Amino acid sequence: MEKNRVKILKIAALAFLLIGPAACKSDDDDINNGNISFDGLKDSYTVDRFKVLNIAPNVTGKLTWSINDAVISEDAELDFISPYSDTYPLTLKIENNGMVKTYKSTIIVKQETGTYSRYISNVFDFRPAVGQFTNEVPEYAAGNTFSQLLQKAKESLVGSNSTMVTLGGFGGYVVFGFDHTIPNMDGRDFKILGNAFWGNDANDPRSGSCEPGIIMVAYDKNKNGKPDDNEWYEIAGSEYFKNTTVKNYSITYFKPDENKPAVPGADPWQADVEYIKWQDNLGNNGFKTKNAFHAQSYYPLWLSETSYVLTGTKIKNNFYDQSGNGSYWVGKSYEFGYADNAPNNDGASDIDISWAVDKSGSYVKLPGIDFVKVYTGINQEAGWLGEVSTEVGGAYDLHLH
Ligand SMILES: [Ca+2]
Ligand SMILES: [Ca+2]
Ligand SMILES: [Ca+2]
Repeated sequence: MEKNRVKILKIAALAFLLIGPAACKSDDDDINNGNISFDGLKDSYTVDRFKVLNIAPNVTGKLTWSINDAVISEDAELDFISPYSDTYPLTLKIENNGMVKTYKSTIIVKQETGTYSRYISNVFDFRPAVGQFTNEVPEYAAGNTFSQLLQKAKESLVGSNSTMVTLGGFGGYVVFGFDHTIPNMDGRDFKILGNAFWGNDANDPRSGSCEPGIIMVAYDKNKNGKPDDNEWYEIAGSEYFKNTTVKNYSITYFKPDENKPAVPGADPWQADVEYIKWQDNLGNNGFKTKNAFHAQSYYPLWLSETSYVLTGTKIKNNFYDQSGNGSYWVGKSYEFGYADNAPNNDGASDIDISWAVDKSGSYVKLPGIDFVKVYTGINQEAGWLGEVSTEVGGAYDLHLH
């Protein structure tokens, strides 16, 4: 029984293939004559498990890739990944103007040398927005540089004993990666940890402290271990296609003069309602409030710029004042596809790589992903709770145990 189940999983693992660029028409005569100019596949290809093998025949015609009798791709290039060390008999059929040729090979998937971590292995970038925990989580010390803050973010997020970083308000982001490719298998593939929880007194189901962050993913196409491939895909969560969602939203935050006299608001928690000036690309502007609970600067102090811009997809405000008197604010969880939007033990914090879309909103077939970017997706201040700010507390591959 167990063996059959493993077999089925293996077959499922083969179905995750990337569309490569169309094969070049290098020789028009070949097309006219129905010739197939292809030297053939290698006898065998070897790759570690949890790594992508790319086979690019660069030949004209209709290609069909099969393992045993199962068609796994009809793309010009094959991107093959498996979480299992095993040997896979590969067949490539090429059809061109009525001519058909078939080529055989073998893909050998090996156990890796060393041990993969299922958790975050590196943090590449960290730029929080303005927020009441900015400069605190992680902590900025006088004179710290960006690289020192990045190191602190690494210490927080890498490995199994991860703690939290806060991303502040809209657009604040962190970029992290794994030491292997998380394969895109059937169903959800990885989990992002946050600090969301259901409110004990919330009337709405699945609501409480939910601060949704937009998730983007990338695949290490050039296999150099860095997110420099310039192809980031957004995970199209439940709000992505709704008309309440604003794509390419940009916000500028202006560095405050910390010595300027505070302008207290009507409520005692409103320490300075004209604290940090902001404007967006839709013509809106205003101030982010400093509250009475957090006295440190809310502007990232390691930035030398006197203003900075953050851009991304903005989803509809999800917090509302349930009490009607400002005492009890509740954030409604969105259905799927966001970070810090549901408790860590809830399935809504699990992400399916198949939800990834390109810049025009079309779904893409990724064999797997190596890098993840998370940014706060909401531009809202929820009364005394402060800005809605996504927290990231780690992440892990659901297929590697
Ligand atoms: Ca998947
Ligand atoms: Ca790369
Ligand atoms: Ca949170």
